[in-house]
Parts: sequence; C-alpha cells; structure tokens
Amino acid sequence: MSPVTSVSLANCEDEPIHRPGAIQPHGALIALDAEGRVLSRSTNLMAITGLDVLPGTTPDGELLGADILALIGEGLASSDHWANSVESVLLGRLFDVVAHRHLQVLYLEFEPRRTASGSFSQFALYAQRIISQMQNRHDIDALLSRVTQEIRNMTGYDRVMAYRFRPDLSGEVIAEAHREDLESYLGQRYPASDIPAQARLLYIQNPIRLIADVAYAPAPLTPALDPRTGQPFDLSFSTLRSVSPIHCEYLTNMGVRASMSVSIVVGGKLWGLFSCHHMSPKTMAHPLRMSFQVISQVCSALVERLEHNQATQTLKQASDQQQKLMTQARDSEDLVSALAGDPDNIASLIPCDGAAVVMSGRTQSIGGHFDQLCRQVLEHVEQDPNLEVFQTEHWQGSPSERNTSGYCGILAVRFHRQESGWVLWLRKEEINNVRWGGKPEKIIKVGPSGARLTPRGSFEAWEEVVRGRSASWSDTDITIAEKLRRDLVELCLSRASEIDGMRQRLIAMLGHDLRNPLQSISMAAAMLSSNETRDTELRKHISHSSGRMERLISQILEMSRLQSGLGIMVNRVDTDLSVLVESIVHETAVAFPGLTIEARIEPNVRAMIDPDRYAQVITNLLGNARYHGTPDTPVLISLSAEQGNTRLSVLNQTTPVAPERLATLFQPFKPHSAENLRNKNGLGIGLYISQAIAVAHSGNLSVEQNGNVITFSMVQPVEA
Ligand code: BLA
Repeated sequence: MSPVTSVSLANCEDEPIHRPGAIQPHGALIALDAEGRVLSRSTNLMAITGLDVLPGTTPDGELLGADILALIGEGLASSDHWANSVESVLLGRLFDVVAHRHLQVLYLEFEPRRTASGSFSQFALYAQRIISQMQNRHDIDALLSRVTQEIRNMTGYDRVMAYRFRPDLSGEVIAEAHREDLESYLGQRYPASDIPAQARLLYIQNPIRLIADVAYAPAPLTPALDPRTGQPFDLSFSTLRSVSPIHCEYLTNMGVRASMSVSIVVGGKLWGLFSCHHMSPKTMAHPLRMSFQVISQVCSALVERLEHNQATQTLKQASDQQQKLMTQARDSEDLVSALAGDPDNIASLIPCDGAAVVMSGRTQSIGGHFDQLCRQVLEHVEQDPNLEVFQTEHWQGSPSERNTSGYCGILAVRFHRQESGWVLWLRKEEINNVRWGGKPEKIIKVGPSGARLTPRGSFEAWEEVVRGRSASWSDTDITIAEKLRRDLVELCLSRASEIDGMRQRLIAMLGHDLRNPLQSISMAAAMLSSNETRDTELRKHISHSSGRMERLISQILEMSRLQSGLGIMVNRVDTDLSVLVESIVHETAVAFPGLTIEARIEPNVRAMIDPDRYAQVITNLLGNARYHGTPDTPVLISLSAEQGNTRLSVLNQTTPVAPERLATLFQPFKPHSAENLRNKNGLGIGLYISQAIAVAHSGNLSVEQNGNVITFSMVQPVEA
C-alpha cells in the first residue's frame, strides 16, 4: 500500500504506519545519505527552522552551526541504531535536534523548544524521586497506580493510564490518574484491534510516541521516496512520525487532543503502555520524554521482577497445597473424594469458578454440578488416547450437544488412562467476571468512520470477541496442573502395584480358605442321603459352611470396590443407635452362648448413619473380640454420646499385640492373620472394611492397647 492509499477500519491492520510519508508539523525533518547529502525533507522545514535544503546537496554548515555539524559528523561515522541529540540555536530560536540512523539514512528532527532549559534539572529530580518510590512497591497494581500519579504530576497530562495487554492481546486499564472532571477508564477493556499488530510490533522497537495535536495537517516529505531505493522512508524511530489517521479519529472521538505513550516491555514482549491524554494540544520536550522513558524502563524491570516473584509465590503456594492434597489422597481409599472433598481440594490450586474429579464414570464436582459438562469434555478428550493435558478458553460442546453451562474455560489433565481419571478446572465466560464499571456511554463525537472508533464502540467490539470465552489459562496454571497430573499418575501406579501384590496374596488365601468350607459341604452332602438320623446336624453344618463362604465372597467384593477407588456407599438415616447396638448384642449372645458380653449402652443415642453398615462394623468388632480375645474373659461393649459425636467401644482381654503389628491391624492381608488358628472365618480384611465404613460416615475407627486389654473405638459425628 502506498502512503497515500486511504486507511479504513477494514484495512488498518495493513497500514504501514512506520512509513507514512509525512511527519507531524510541530517539528521538521531532514533525511541525509551516508555522505551527508540531503535525500528528503519535510515541506515545513523552512517554516519551522528558517532553513532550506535541496535534495542532492549538503546542508549549509554555517547556518547549521558547530553543534549540529558535530552531531551529523558523529551520525555519519556511526552505523545503524545510532541516536543522539543536541540543544541548538538556529536563526535565533532554540531547538532540540534529535538525530538517529536507520537503514542507512541519517534523520535529523528539529523540535522548537518551548520550555526554558533550566527547568529540566527539576524533571531529572522528579524522575529520580519516582524511581526511588517505585522500589518500595510490592505489587504491580500498587506500583503502576503510584507511577501513573507521579507521571501525571511530572508531565501535566490530563489523564495518565497504565494499559496492560492480556494474553489474548486485549487491553485493560489497570491504573489511572486523571483530571477530576474527566470520567474514569479504570478497569475498562479494549479489543486487540484497537492497537493493531503492526503498531504493537513497532512499540517494542521504539518505546515512545507522541501526538502533539490530533487535528494536525501532516507535513509530507519531499521527495516522498528514497531516490536510491524508490521506497518510502522508514520512520519507525522518528519522534515526529505522522500517526495513523484512524487512531487520530479515535482520540478525537474521545475528546482527546494530544497523546503520548511509552511502552512497558517485559521479557522482550509488549506488556503494556503508559498512555497519556491531554484535552488540548500538548508536546513534551525531548529531555522530558527521555526521563519518562527511563521511568518506564525501570518500571518494566520492576514489573518483570514482581511478576517473577508473583509466579514463584503462586507456584510455591500451589505446591504446598498440592502436597497436602497428595497426603490426603495417599491416606484415602477414595481418591475422588480425597481430591474433590471439603475443605481442601483441587479448586484451590488454580484460579477457577469450579472444578471436578472424574474417575470410572463417577464425577465429584466442586462449586456446582458438572456431571454433564465433564461427560461432554471427556467424550472429546478421550478420543485422543495420548492427550494428557487439554485446555481451551471457548469450550462449545459437541455438534450434537452445545455447551450451555456458562463455563467455557476448561483445563483438564488425565491421570488414569484405564479408569478415565481426569481432573478438570472450569472458568465462566469472562464477560461475566469482568469488573466493568458500566459500558462507556459518553461519546464525545462520532467521526467519519462511525461509532466503532469510540470507547463504547471498542467495548462492543471487545464484547463480541470475548463472547463465549473465559480468561486464558496462564503458563503458571498449566505448570501447576501438569505437576498434579504427574503426582497422581505416580500415586495411581504405586497403588496399582500395591493392589497387584494384594491380589496375588488374596488369590492364594482364597484358594486356601475356601477349600475348607467347600470340603465340609461336599462331605456333609455326601452323608445326607446315607444317614437320615444325622440330617439336622448336617444341615446345620452345611448352612454354617456356606454362610462362611458367603461372608468371604462379600468381603472380597467389598474389598475390590474399595481398591478400585469407589469408596463405600452409605445411606444415612436418623437411627436410634442404642436400640441397634442392643439388638446386635442380643443376637450375638444368643448365637454364642459361651461368650460373656457386658454392655454399657446409654439410652437414646441417635445419629445420622447407615444402620446396615454400622451393624456390619459392630458385628466385625464383636467377632474379632470372640476370635482373638482370651477365652472365658468377658467382652465389654459401650455406647455413649459426647459433644456432637457418638462413641462405640469394644474392649476385651487378649495376648498383647506387638506395637508394630498394632499399626497394621487396619491394613488388608496382614501376613499374620492366617496365623491365628482361631480366626478360620476371615481374610483379615474385616477391620480394613470397617475403617472404610467409619470414614464414609466422616468418623474414624481406632485401636488402643493397655497391657493385655485392647479397645477398638468408632467415633463419628451425630449429624451427617
Ligand atoms: C494506536 N491505539 C493506539 C495506541 C493506543 C490505542 C493507546 C497507541 C498510540 C498512542 O500513544 O496514542 C488505543 N488509546 C487506546 C485505547 C484507549 C486509549 C483503547 O486511550 C482507551 C482508553 N484503533 C482502533 C481501531 C483501529 C485502530 C478500530 O481503535 C484500526 C482498525 C488503529 N490504533 C490504531 C493504529 C495505531 C493505534 C493504526 C497506531 C498509531 C501509530 O502509532 O501510528
């Protein structure tokens, strides 16, 4: 596109803003070749400086004066990227002569100085004060708020904003200082297109730009093209560069007459801008712009440091929290609840509006009910068996099922392939979460390009872009998610090998334990038909043996449920525990007349429990006391209520258990279970299941030993 092609809303991404073929008329420009001959100059050169120079000639050294000649000499002797300036009097007027070399052209820009030199030392002091104040700020918002205020004091602009780019390149005003009668733009969002890509790129190379008066008539360069190349001059580093008419229209519509912005570049990327507005024409002298630029550079370095600190701190906090979660997960049979239960869960690891853990088709949600959404997402992500991390800001659902949940940000990690184990974090559409102080209503004016070039037009454009999108997942978010994933994969692997070992032992034991009752049954069955007198006796025998097999098998089933991480299902109802315990004690006493049971049961102890499950624990504890207790000593069972809890204890005398064995009593498949001759009935997993039941009731089952007396206690809250 040649510089004269008109720019419109439709083609502004293509506008070659770095070679507009003209400058702003508050200064004048001369372009020289490597021999110091004039290549081109702005048409206003004469009007601004009183000098005239002819293309192809060398400017008159006497008119320019020694300082400018020296500057030119230095520039010609240097290579590209050189820049320097002098303060010089030309025909009785004071100028800042700002020079730089770019692509084999030496540019001289003449800016009439309006401020007396003396006052500049004051600005240096100002800058120094601002910089020293910046060091004390520990968060980015506070830092930028202070700096915008100070820049306004220093420069006198009507409005100074810190404008920050978000990952999608939209912008947000995150700090502001403004003249009291102007409306605030703080918190407002603008689409990426308000500062097109080529402008952002340019602002990394050249951090400063100034518009002295948006209503200016550009001063063209003549000739317009570099005679050596036939190309327009590249004014990327010029301070007088004529700016995009689209942008001038935008500012005009906002009621802004002059502007200046300085880039905040962090890690080589355009992080943000200090953007200044003035409601009447305004320029800033070169030395002042340099102070501003230094302030911005120091500020950029501080932002970089603070961001780094912030990321380190976020990662550290997440890592601590994750460690807690992993301990919780390791200690629990129910991985899903350990990760998604209360109060510590995965939602606190990453900023989100909801989260969920899915495994073996079971979903546990945090902050909402996400079963359907998770199912949709899993249907999609599981199509790729190698996908481990999935992220999107605009989850739309599938062609057959649109996502209507309002949550469109999904970050998901897979931790268990076979069982479809996923952790998901969810974010709502960002537009609902933005702290937006109301749409900007005030349109000062609408120019030729229509209402789009107004803050409200911008807001609407931004709204359109972000519809159906959440805030993006940051690198830190992804790092945290990946770390959790790795830890969970490891946990599941070690659990799998543990389970595998257990299974081996289980099979060995089952083979051994089921053989006995089976043999008894077949022997008894064989005798049934041959000896009728003994039938009753034999029937009893058969029913006892098959009852034992049934118990073994149901324990195995229960166990396999627990081991696959599904947990114990409890169905809580308001129950009179006193009556329940009493009846089990009675049944046991009838079934085992040789056993002495002393019961101390407080009346009317009630709690929200699953009575079948609770009975299972009591039966198991009484059974253990019977098998392992010293024969002919009583078993003591007590039930009481205390501070919102109920306590059930079973106490009996026994041969003392070694302390290291005491701790393993709740583990399944204790190697010594098989050693106890009187425990022919179990696999040694009864306590393991009982404890899981207690935990499923938000309680716990513990053991205590005092000499030759052993006590098992189940404590659990009265309320569900
Ligand atoms: C440049 N647009 C800019 C700049 C800002 C904005 C800060 C940097 C130049 C400067 O210092 O003034 C945008 N300024 C804003 C916004 C606010 C503000 C959002 O004060 C809100 C408070 N601009 C548009 C559209 C196009 C466009 C729709 O809004 C094109 C379709 C173009 N903006 C555009 C161009 C530039 C620009 C081309 C570069 C100007 C230049 O350096 O030549």
